[in-house]
Parts: sequence; C-alpha cells; structure tokens
Amino acid sequence: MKIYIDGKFYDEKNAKVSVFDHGLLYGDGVFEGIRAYHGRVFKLHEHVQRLFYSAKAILLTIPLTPDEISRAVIATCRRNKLQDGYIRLLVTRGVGTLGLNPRTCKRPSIIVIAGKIQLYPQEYYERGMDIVTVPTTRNLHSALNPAIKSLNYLNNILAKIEANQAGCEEAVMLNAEGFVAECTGDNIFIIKAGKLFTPPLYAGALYGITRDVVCELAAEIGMPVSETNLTRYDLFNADECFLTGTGAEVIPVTKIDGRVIGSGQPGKATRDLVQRYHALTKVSGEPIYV
Ligand code: PXG
Repeated sequence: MKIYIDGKFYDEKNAKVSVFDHGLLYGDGVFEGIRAYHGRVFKLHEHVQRLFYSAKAILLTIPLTPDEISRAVIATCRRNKLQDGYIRLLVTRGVGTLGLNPRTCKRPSIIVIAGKIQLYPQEYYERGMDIVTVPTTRNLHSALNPAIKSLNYLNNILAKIEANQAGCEEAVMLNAEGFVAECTGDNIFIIKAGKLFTPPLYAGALYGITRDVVCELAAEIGMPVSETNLTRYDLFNADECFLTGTGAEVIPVTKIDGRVIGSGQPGKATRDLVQRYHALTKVSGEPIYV
C-alpha cells in the first residue's frame, strides 16, 4: 500500500508522522472516512466540503484547495489500484512544540490512506443489530461541537467501549438533555407510521453524508422525513430503526436496550432503503480511472 503524505507517496513502513505532530499530541486535526465502490469515490465532493468545514471550525487552514484535496484522494486510489475500499483523509495541525498552542505548528499535514474497510458481519444486515444506550453522553456543542469531525474521537470511543462491554457493537448516544443524538460512528433513524424520523443536527449529530443520501432516497419513495428530537421511548416504540454511515451504509436495528423493535426483523422500508443505497453506490461517484 502507498500512502500519501504532503504530496509524496510512501510505503506502509515508511509512512510516518512526527511525535511532535499535534494530531498525535492533542488530537488536533480533522478527518474524513470515504468509500470507493466499483472504481468510483462515493460522495467525494461532500466529504471534501465537510473536511473544509471541520477545519474552518477549528481555525485550521488546509494548505490545498478543495479540488487539490480531491485530486490527492483520486491519485492515492489510483496509485493503490483501488476499486472498492475505504479512504481515510486527514489533516493534522502539524509539527509543533510540546505546548498545546497551535500557533507553534507551522504547516498542517495532509494524509490519505486508501485501504480496505472493516465491515459489520453480513448477518447484522440480514437479522438486524442489537444496540444499547450508553452512559457517556455526546459532546456538548458548546464544548466540542459534534459536527466537527476532529481527530479527537474519545467521546465516541468511550461510548463504543461501553457498548462492547454490554455485548453490543454499537451504542446509542444521548445528549446532555437526554435526547437521542447519534451512534458512535453512525446516524440513527426510526420509521413510525410510514414516516422517517432522525434527530436534528443540534441534538448532537454529525452532519452525516449517508444521512443526507437516505433523506434524498426517502423523498424519492415519497416517504416524509422529519428532523425531530427523539427519546429512548420513541426508539423503543418505532416500527423500524436503522443506522447510516459511510462504513455501515444502511444497517437495520432490531433490538435496543433489550426492547424488540417492530416485528424484530429488519422492516420493509428499511430493506428498501438498503437496496436503493446499494444501487446508488453502483452508479454514483467520482471516477478514479478515466
Ligand atoms: N456520526 C459519527 C460520529 C461518525 O463518525 C457518522 C455519524 C456517519 O457519517 P457519514 O458521513 O459517514 O454518513 C460518522 C462517520 C469507521 C467509520 O471506520 C466511521 C465513520 C465513517 C467511516 C468509517 O468506524 N463514521
């Protein structure tokens, strides 16, 4: 595998960052997780745009234009002969001193890794996931806005650990007010009486790109979407529930905190959205090889 770092490609064993990079010392930086399907990078423009928004929010000036970043992503895929895979794009604050002041970091580093994705087992897609609400709440906007996809993922990692300790793979994270925010690496949706509901972004969710795609797909099939605060009660009493994310795509949820959701099987509308999402990944995206 060849890894892109600041305009050059390195072998895996030589792809290194400094121990003085504030990305490592403080989690000071931003990232994106992107998929490639059938020789195309899915929603590349949207991911690059979100990267720039995250960077702006933390006053990190990315030393390339969005087009140049997109070209670096495509070049890395090409260099690795990628057809289907997972692309990790990150921008670190760069090398500085041991103090946390970002002003000591003169140049942010851009890294692109194009590799394989760790997928959930197929049976989760067929039978649905069993997830659990965890004690760790989602970060407050006023502290570290969940809209920023920063290199500091400890909030999500703590929730993931708590889910794992409860024997689950994914966690429902509430916000400090007790409303549903999202999962550790996925947005959450429910279906109730033919309508789709998902927490608003101010509830503490990432502006998920898969979330947006699913809202568009729902519009296509004439299913109304409402962004509204949800409680655990709403989740428990949903007809269907699913998660969305670049890694998971659209994945059904059939149990939450020991409560069976709907029929206990992935619902019809969820399965329809799963299929439509798959169909879209087959035809959409920025071509890697032209
Ligand atoms: N919320 C959080 C906290 C995320 O990290 C999503 C929602 C879904 O957003 P997108 O834009 O991907 O629909 C994410 C994204 C992984 C992995 O390896 C995680 C994500 C994306 C890609 C891979 O666990 N999370």
